[in-house]
Amino acid sequence: MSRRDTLYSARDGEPGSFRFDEQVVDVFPDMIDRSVPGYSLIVPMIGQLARRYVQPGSVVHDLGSSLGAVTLSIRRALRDRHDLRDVRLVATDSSAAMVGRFRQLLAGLDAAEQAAARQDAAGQGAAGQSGADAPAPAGMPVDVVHGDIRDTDFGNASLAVLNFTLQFLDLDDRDRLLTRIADGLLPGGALVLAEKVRFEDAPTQERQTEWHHDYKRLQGYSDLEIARKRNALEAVLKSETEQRHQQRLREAGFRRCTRWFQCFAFTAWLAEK
Ligand code: GEK
Repeated sequence: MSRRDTLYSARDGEPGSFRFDEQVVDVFPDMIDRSVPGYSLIVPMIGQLARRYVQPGSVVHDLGSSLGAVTLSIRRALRDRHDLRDVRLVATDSSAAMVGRFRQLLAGLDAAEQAAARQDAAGQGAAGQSGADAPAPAGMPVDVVHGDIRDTDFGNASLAVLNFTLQFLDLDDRDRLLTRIADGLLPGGALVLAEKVRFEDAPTQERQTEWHHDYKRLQGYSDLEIARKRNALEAVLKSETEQRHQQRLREAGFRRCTRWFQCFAFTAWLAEK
């Protein structure tokens, strides 16, 4: 469990000051869960979608992976898919603090898993079944990359995921990135995109914002914390309309785009090549 997020009870929330630094990393799972309605559903659903789109011998990209929730969800969902040989998961994030913490988490998980597998194998050996020294089965290999997703090579990819990451890129870079993803994906491959959207007409935008703030209040954030975080994210998180996202996905070369989740402004699509 991560620490409870009380960052903006102490930070002043200067406009545009939000960074994915050590202090954010310390509270990140709690922060994203109490700020993004539906996050705890979206992450396992991406694992479910991965079962349909990941291809043997291909690469899966978690772009802006933070602490690897999506990577781990996909790895868990594919655990029994012995047909998917030689799949590599690549988790990329530009925050050194995020990458460092995810590498630690992953090493701990892998060590625990291998210890459990060794115990199983020893138990089976004692029961006179297969050898006690059978190699411990590892989950799919994960490369955790400290880098900018604008530099990622998407060759041989069957699935790419941008789970609330595109919104942090400059508008100019978004078209180029999605085109490069569409070009790199194998035939039959897909992109999962999740974003906070904005609404074209002002009254809708206002109501949706109020509903989101109600969600945050119910999660225990004070009005001051909500206002400060909102200021801190100003011009850092640049949301666009659903229409703009759909248009960009089409122009990038995806043949079909389906919205599969929405709660208030938090929206997820699957774009198929
Ligand atoms: C999750 N997907 O838990 N290159 C690489 N990483 C970047 C870049 C970039 N250009 N820009 C931002 N990031 C995660 C949640 S959080 C969303 C994603 C949120 C990274 C940034 O460092 C951060 O870790 C992540 O994108 C966005 O499912 O906090 O609202």
